[in-house]
Amino acid sequence: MKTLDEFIVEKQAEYPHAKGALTGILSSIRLVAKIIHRDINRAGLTNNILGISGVENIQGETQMKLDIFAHETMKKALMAREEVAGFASEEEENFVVFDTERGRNAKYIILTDPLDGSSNIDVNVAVGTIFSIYRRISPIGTPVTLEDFMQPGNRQVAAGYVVYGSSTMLVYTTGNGVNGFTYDPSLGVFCLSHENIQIPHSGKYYSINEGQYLKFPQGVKKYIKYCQEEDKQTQRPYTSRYIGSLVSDFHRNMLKGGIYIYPQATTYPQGKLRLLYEGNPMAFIAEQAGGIASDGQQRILDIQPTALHQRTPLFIGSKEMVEKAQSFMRDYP
Ligand code: AHM
Ligand code: MG
Repeated sequence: MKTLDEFIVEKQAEYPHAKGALTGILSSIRLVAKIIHRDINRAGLTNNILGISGVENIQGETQMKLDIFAHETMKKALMAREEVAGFASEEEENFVVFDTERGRNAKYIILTDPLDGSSNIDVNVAVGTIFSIYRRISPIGTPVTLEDFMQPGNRQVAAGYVVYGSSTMLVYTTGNGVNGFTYDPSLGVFCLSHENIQIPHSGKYYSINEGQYLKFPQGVKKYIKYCQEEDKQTQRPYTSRYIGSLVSDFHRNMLKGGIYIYPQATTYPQGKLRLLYEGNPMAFIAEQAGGIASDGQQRILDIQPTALHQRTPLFIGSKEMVEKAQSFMRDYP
């Protein structure tokens, strides 16, 4: 059994990106994962955790109590590290500058969706934490600026997620493949359980909120019909599976083969998911596992961000399936 710590130390020697600083940041994220795991597991027993907070976030969405708790926990954990110069979260309007001597001299910035799929918390369904790590581009010794956070996803040095499911798992990449670690609560450690994850080229799952079918673009409607048609060679009809928690839906599709789509629709003209907190980190992981991620037209990782809370349509998962969906988007504009 190899623990996450042992794995990181081993890889530090092999991978240029996995230097000591990254090790420190991953330690903080691991700690946050343990805290959120603990609190989610007791969620039904205390009324401090379940339910809405009565506040809306910058996107006008109702924040759950656990959204805020996860956000604050992540912020504190990262602030305590000397490697982090700033932080941005789906739950806070502006990016946060760690404007201390330590912060000004730090090299990395972190973007996070601290609690993804939070509408699932109250009903005991899996949620996740997503994170994305970049090297700052502003000069060391100065406070970080917006341009540090506006880098395209192809500049990420690491990204990952934690899925709080039937077991809690931390999955991450530093650009050299994807590895997954399952949490053993009795020992308090994450252990390597899924080494070098590869997404099957194709699969049988398609995940999309079909309740919005009538509002979808033509290409998506046609692709859904394609998924439902019978064809032995491609093992259709595919199976529809939608948890409503990107991390969980993606995780299943990554292990089993499948596609997750959150397209543009009239409710969300640019899609619902956020490029910086959800699209980019998940796209980096998908590509590192042999899958692809696009907005229906172009590679997610090549999109130049223009706003911190920018949204994007997302087509992500098994290579053949995403390519097929893209071809429908091209053919039925
Ligand atoms: P959140 O970050 O506010 O939880 O929103 C993102 C979530 C995704 O995890 C999930 O796939 C999607 O929203 C579900 O949205 P919908 O209910 O519209 O299908
Ligand atoms: Mg989210």
